[in-house]
Amino acid sequence: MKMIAMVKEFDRNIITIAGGPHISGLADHTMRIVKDLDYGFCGEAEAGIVKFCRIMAGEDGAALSGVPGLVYRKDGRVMINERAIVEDLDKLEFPEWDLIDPRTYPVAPQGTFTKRLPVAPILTSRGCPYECTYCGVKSNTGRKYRTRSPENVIAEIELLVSKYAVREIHIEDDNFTLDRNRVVRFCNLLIDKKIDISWACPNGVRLDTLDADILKLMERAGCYSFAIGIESGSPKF
Ligand code: B12
Ligand code: SF4
Repeated sequence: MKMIAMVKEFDRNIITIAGGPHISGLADHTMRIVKDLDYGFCGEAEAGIVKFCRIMAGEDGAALSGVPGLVYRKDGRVMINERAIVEDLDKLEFPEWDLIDPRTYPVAPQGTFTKRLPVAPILTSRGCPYECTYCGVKSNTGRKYRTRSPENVIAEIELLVSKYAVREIHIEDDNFTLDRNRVVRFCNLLIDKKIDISWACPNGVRLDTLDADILKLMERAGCYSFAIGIESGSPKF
């Protein structure tokens, strides 16, 4: 809120946009309390942000109501457009790692355990079909589970290792181990290609997707740590 106010104080004509989990969960509230915020995006922004920028730049005459996920004000009301998710994650380009060079980050992004530095965070899937009541996944990436192919993920890891000297990967997926075959293929590719990284899943994996075989394979492929959610102390619930 302070940053947005500062930007507007500097120049009222600068357009301010917020995105990410907060506004995705509380769009109406955010627009009401942050008066200087012009626009917001709910959920994944890839589908909408380019269209939005083209409209703002005058290159596209379409109406704002057609921009997926856009939050805006109209006649004193907060309008929230329907979201669009990225169905085929392999079609996304790799992030502009030059702009967020992992070598310039002194600690792990998730700030817990690190075996080796530099660390790069990576998402190999989005969404989760489960309905844990406390979890924000439904307001963020949603219930539809979508995956990148293991080959696509490995190509990004190879880039991170060769160009940015990355030595550890933190998988930040909502539910990395949901598709067992994909995890097996991912691990086997890391082993076969002899990629020298340690990796961890600090955002957590579901306990009921794990067994001794998959854990041993993950360890052989370089995994040394993951978080798990202990949903209940009672086996009945
Ligand atoms: C890594 C992580 C953290 C790290 C962040 C480290 C860092 N330096 O960035 C740490 C451990 C610090 C953290 C802390 C917390 N986290 Co957290 N975290 C995550 C995690 C695992 C990955 C986030 C990420 O980087 N995703 C990758 C990016 C690319 O995806 P994205 O953020 O969704 O971005 C997309 C859109 O949101 C949008 N977008 C994002 N930003 C912007 C900006 C603009 C301008 C636009 C247009 C669009 C846009 O476009 C992107 C591409 O589609 C997510 C779960 C997940 N798998 O996403 C939880 C998650 C975001 N965290 C969550 C929570 C609750 C928290 C905490 C509040 C926990 C707590 N009680 O303390 C704190 C809040 C910290 C804070 N100050 O904000 C919830 C949020 C739920 C909600 N809607 O409220 C999530 C979704 C987990 C969950 N399933 O419940 N977190
Ligand atoms: S399994 Fe994990 S990501 Fe999925 S709803 Fe439950 S807590 Fe959220």
